[in-house]
Amino acid sequence: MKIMGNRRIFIGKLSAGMAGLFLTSNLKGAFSPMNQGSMPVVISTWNHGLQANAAAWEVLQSGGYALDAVEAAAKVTEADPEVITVGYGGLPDARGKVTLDACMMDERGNAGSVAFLEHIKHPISVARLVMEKTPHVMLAGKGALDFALANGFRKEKLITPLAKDAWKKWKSEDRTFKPVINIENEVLPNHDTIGILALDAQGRLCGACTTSGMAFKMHGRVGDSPIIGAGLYVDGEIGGAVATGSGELVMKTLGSFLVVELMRNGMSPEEACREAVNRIAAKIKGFEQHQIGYLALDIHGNVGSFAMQSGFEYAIRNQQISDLVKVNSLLG
Ligand code: SD4
Repeated sequence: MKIMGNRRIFIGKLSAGMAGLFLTSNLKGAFSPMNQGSMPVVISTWNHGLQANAAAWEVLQSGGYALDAVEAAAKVTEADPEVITVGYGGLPDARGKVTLDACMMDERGNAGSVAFLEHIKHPISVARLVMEKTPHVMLAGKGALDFALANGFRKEKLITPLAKDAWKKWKSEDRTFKPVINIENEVLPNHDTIGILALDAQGRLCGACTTSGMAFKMHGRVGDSPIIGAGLYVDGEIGGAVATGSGELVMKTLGSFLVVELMRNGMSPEEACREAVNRIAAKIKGFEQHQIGYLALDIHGNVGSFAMQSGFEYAIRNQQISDLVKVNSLLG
């Protein structure tokens, strides 16, 4: 596996006897041969990806299916109230409602998605059911909720006291929608959407993406994360890509699809991510005010990433390592 251009900021070397444990070192910028050509592998956006990857790894290391791995990973982050940008505990919209977007895609090009979904803790699993049980790709709003409830999901309260307080503060002081680079909210700095790509031992590449979207967005707003081709795209013969950051810019350029198409045309994962960021810079006015991070994995296990701004990072897990990698960026 090649990780090109990006700096590993945390190195964890794993052996069979240390499964689940990370050993840290200060080998900044050093690349071990242990991350070359290893399969299976899972990669996830941001540092909450480390925990998510651990769940995916449980599936992958026992020879499991990449789709089960990415779903297991997404569920860890969705259930974590400390991650205020995904699932339970996610920051609400301008009306104080937690509305969730999620999607997944398998190695055969099957896709499922939910958008503007309320009250369901694991939108990723609803997205999977849309993919597996319906003739459709995407369900939204009340229809998505009805579908989830009809399939055994429970209605839950997703707003936490922390998220509610942040919303109240925003409402009393600010009331403008203002994406903040790398952190979606100045009141409660935290990380962002989780996008996950996994390649299993049989070479099946699958992806998932799940988010509560931009904090204090307009009620009804849907971002890039549930849009197949924007927040996530997988072509099982080429590779996959996920996006994080300001969804509107990703949607306008169909970013993840673009990354996969660029890989199809011969670019490495990192070159493709870089070109997709360049495309935004070339086409969208005001791009300097936004963070965009792309992360890609090809079917040979090569990983690459690129961002608009500094501060983006991704987590990688394979047989030998569990690392957080700092990503190069166009600006800053
Ligand atoms: C959105 N792309 O709803 C998501 C938010 C996100 O990092 O990724 N934040 O636009």
